Amino acid sequence: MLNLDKSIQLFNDASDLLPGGVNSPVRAFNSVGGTPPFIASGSGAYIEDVDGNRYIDYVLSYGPLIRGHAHPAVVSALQAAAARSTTYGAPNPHEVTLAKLVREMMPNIEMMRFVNSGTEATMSVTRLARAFTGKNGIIKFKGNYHGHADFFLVEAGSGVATLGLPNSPGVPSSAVADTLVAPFNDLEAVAATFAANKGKIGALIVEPISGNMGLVLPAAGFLEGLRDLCDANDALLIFDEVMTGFRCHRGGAQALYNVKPDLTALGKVIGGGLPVGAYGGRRDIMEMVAPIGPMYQAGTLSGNPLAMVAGIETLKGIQDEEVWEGFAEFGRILDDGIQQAAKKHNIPIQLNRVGSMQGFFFNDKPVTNYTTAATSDANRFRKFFHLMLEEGIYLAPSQFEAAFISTAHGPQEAARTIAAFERTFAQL
Ligand code: KE4
Repeated sequence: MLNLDKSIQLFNDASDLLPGGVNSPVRAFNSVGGTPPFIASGSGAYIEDVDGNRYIDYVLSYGPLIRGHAHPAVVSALQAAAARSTTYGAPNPHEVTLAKLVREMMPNIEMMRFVNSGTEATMSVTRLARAFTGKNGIIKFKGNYHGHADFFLVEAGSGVATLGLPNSPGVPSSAVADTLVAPFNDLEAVAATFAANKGKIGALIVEPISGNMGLVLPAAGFLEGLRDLCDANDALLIFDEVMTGFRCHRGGAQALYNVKPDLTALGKVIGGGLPVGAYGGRRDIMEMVAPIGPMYQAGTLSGNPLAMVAGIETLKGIQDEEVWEGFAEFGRILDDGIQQAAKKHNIPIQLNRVGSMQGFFFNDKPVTNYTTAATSDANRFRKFFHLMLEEGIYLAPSQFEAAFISTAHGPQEAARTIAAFERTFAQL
């Protein structure tokens, strides 16, 4: 048994001060039970909790830390930037450097705006799509999570799905009146939604690889089909790449699948662990954004120098092809080990992997959308989660999340993780 004495005490104190003792619901362990370890530090592929327990981290703050915890280049850039003040409320050169890096890696983003979270990015990009098209209808997918803006809290994934909250109280029906929901990987349903709402739909937003119902890949032709349907219905295609951006591929899902969205939302990796989001895309659309256009969006700390330099040093570290070959190799080793352990212990699992993202389901059928994801064995996941935590493997406390690796995860971590899967599967 893990000694979590200090975490338990902290969780008691936190629960009196913060709803659920956390500042983001999925961290509360509600769906797996038990006390969340309070983390004291991180280094490379590892984190250590306040009781001294050490874990290989496959959460990496739900994606941002693709170079691992406390990467020296990121830390020293932050130290230098902090000594020059933490924010100016004025343009600074790092905004230009990061924007150039993002555009070089994701050329469909001809112009962009930095914000402070993925939620801000998707909220703003949807307002922009509505402003540009003059049509308020948006199509989203069941089990996709685009942050907590009112109009997205309809059959969302991630923490909303984890907590079994189909929607959220406090969201007026007027706020979601223009939000239409379709099943992921179902082009016919999308076509029917467009047909039933002719002339009303301004945009379709999708996680091109769904990471908030577990990891679910687009079926062959799905993304291309969305592009065609948006073109045929004079709607904008928005890729929410907050999670997949610079995670599934050096150029994101839009490069991996060679499908060109009109607009893209980013977050996580581009801030290297500091609060950064971004939205961008076609220049003719982005020129509607204030102050050059009428669509208003603003933020006190948007583009602040600390967040910018953390993002710059993070993206600089994932430029080379061998970094991506390294992710693929780590994934192959890990997946082979997991599959062998599952076969040996007759555990039905579905494994998905793309780039530095991985997901698996305790399910004997392929998982293609939220409905099939939800048929996975949640009780088995709960037991699995805690056994792996005891083994020193830190996974997201929910079946509806993805796992992430970093450049700091190497052969030793893969071997230790496979051994942990083997011992855990033997007990399931
Ligand atoms: P944030 O506002 O949490 O920075 O980003 C919202 C968001 C938007 N779009 C996608 C595809 C996302 O995955 C997210 C946030 N992801 C979750 C993890 N599934 C954040 C973790 C949390 O809520 O604590």
